[in-house]
Amino acid sequence: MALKNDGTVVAWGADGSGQSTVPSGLTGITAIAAGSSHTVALKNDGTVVAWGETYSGLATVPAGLHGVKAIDAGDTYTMAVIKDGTLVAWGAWGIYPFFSSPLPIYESAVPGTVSYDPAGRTATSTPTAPLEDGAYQVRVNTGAATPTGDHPGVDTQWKFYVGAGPPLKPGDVNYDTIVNVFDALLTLQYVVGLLHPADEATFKTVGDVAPLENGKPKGDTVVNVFDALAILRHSVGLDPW
Ligand SMILES: [Ca+2]
Ligand SMILES: [Ca+2]
Repeated sequence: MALKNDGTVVAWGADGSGQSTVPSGLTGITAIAAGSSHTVALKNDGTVVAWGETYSGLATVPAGLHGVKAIDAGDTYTMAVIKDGTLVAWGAWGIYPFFSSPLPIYESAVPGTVSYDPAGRTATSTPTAPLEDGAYQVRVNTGAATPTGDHPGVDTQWKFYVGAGPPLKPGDVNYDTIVNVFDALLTLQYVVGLLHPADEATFKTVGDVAPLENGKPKGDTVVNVFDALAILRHSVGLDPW
């Protein structure tokens, strides 16, 4: 599988579960990950698309998942790291079953708790420390600790990587690293209520460019028609920033 510069995905090879059949029209992808029978992609609006094996829920993205900054996939799991540091995992828990909730994380780079929704086959890890960019490992265990500290139950181990993601650029509200007339148009659509970004906080972070100070975006925590106008002026070369 490969991620192209234009945000599209190409895949080849084994396709027994449809894991190499990229959904048609898939664009705006910023990251990809592959298990053995499913594939997952992160979109530039912070939502996740998955395809391939659905029997055990590997390619079934939890409803409403948004604000995602990193993804990973393995043989039996798919996971997403939310911008607030929460880790959501789903997949073939029948192989590595969870029996109760919440479960303690007993070995982790990130202290926290895990809760499990059996109906959705979804586990959510809530860290109690901030996730910095880097690689992390979480091990959860269904057995009680013995006095010697052993955990005789079944381990589930997640490894994931939190990356910086594509750089945010003032005015680039569709996160394609270019500020052009489309960004101005999208901002205007947002101002008049026609656009409802899945990750509104990030949208406002990049969309709030006006007023300018000394010719540079300063912002006033409000995204309104002045921001759309400032982005338009910048995109046609009137305000170079
Ligand atoms: Ca843009
Ligand atoms: Ca503003």
